[in-house]
Amino acid sequence: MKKITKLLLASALATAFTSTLAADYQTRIIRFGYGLAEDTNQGHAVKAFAEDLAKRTGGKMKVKGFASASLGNDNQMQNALIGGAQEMTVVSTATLVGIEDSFGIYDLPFVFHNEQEADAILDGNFGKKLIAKLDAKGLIGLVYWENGFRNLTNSKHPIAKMEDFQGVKLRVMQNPVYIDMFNGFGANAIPLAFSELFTALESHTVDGQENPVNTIQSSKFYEVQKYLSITKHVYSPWIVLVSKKWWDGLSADEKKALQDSAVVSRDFERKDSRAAGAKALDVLKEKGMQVTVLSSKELDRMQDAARPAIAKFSANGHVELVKELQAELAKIRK
Ligand code: TK8
Repeated sequence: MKKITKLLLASALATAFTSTLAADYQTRIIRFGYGLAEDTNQGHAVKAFAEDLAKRTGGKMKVKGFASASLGNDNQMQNALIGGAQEMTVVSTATLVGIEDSFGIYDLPFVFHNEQEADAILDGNFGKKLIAKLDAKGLIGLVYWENGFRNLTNSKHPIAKMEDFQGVKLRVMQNPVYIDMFNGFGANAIPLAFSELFTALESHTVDGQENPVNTIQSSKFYEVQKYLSITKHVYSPWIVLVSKKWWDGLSADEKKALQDSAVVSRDFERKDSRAAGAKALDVLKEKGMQVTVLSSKELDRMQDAARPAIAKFSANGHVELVKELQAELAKIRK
């Protein structure tokens, strides 16, 4: 090897070495709570995040996962983060609207046509601008994961058209757009935390619910729900959140490690969720669910019936935000 190359190599190695050494990581235990069980797309991604962060920080930053809402439901965990009693969580953006109501934009029905559109909006300027609004509320948003396109299940009868919603008590997330939308379809929308959902379905406190097929499978809703309707009415994101109180005490290196691992976990999670989602429908059929695919005519009728819910969201100070999202989507679709 030429002397100069050797020298260059040595100095490059030295820089790499000192920069790892100099990186400012303290020993940190991160309590990361989430709503679904450990063996779900959500649990897998928390684990992927934990592994990547440990690797990145030489084992200094340790994630302790708390599955099945054992630290509280989505809303309770958001408040625990704001208060500084918990470091991290992942929740449905729909459950954030009590803290930052602009997040209701993602709940408007039939906005995204496919996952790629959702990725582009969420990871692009639009999604980042919304995340930035959380700082003032005591939360740091890192990335969006995929919850997925939501479909409908119930224990009463097959839902193939709007009229079939009549008399169905349907659990929805604690979010006004969902409540308005499903009441608009003719159902009796009942807001309830996810952590109470299985029991509510089992005891027939509610007849049905709506969630992505992944969750319908991993939360074993097929045990208490006979009918599945493929509606894909909303693309539902999850958002990975950090307590700002805790975040403000971290070094720049620690913040960067969290951000970088979050991106790794996002890419892992979307792949994993999509692979599981592709198989879930067959699994649910095997488990005995009767599947109805809604016709495009019925989906158009649902879209019409949802217009008042969209109009109400816009009128509540979000006219510009709705326009902005439509403009962004138009660019992507060109
Ligand atoms: C899990 C929830 C869940 C959501 C819901 O905590 O509540 O229906 O879809 O994923 O965030």
